[in-house]
Amino acid sequence: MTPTLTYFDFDGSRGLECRLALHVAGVPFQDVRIGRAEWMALKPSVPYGALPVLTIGDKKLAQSNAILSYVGRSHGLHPDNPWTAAEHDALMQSVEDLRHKMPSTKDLPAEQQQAIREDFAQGWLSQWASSCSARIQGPFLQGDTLNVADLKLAVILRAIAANSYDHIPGSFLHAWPKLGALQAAVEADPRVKAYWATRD
Ligand SMILES: N[C@@H](CCC(=O)N[C@@H](CS)C(=O)NCC(=O)O)C(=O)O
Repeated sequence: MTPTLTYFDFDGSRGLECRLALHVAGVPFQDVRIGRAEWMALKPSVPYGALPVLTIGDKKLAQSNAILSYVGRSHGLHPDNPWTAAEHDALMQSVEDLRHKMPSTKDLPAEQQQAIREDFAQGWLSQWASSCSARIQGPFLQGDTLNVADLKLAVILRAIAANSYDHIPGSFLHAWPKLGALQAAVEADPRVKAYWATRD
């Protein structure tokens, strides 16, 4: 039974994490990418009313971290040791924290947008980066072994490095070299490279 991963039609965020995890795990899957109108029709039928959703037969699993843990546990991409696995879960949750804490600057005057984002970068984001960095053995979280938590972390690091957040420069994370090294190691993984080759 071929699983389906449903998400919006862009190569980023929670959808990308799950697509990468399935690809790295070697699981053939249907990559269903939907638009806003389709989403509004689908939303009421989806657990927790949000994407991504992994569908296997008549079962639907929501929440990116649950999908990542499920794929990781099923395919050797999440630690066997329960404590280490929980530490990886914690890191994945901290990426969700970052997504929720990132201040929205919509509809604010330009100077205010800049001040809010710079303040966030110097405060909360710097603490987050230090905390993540301290948990990386190098190049991956668990030394030489790539796990789903590395994929999740690399996706948000890639977004920051690509200047996706106004007023937070892509170079901001250079102060934490282990973060850049993890992102580079994920992107250099032959399975990750193969994923992008199929997307190009
Ligand atoms: N905690 C959830 C958050 C899911 C979420 O907020 N997904 C966004 C896209 S990244 C979404 O579905 N937005 C549309 C909506 O909520 O209607 C997860 O990790 O999957």
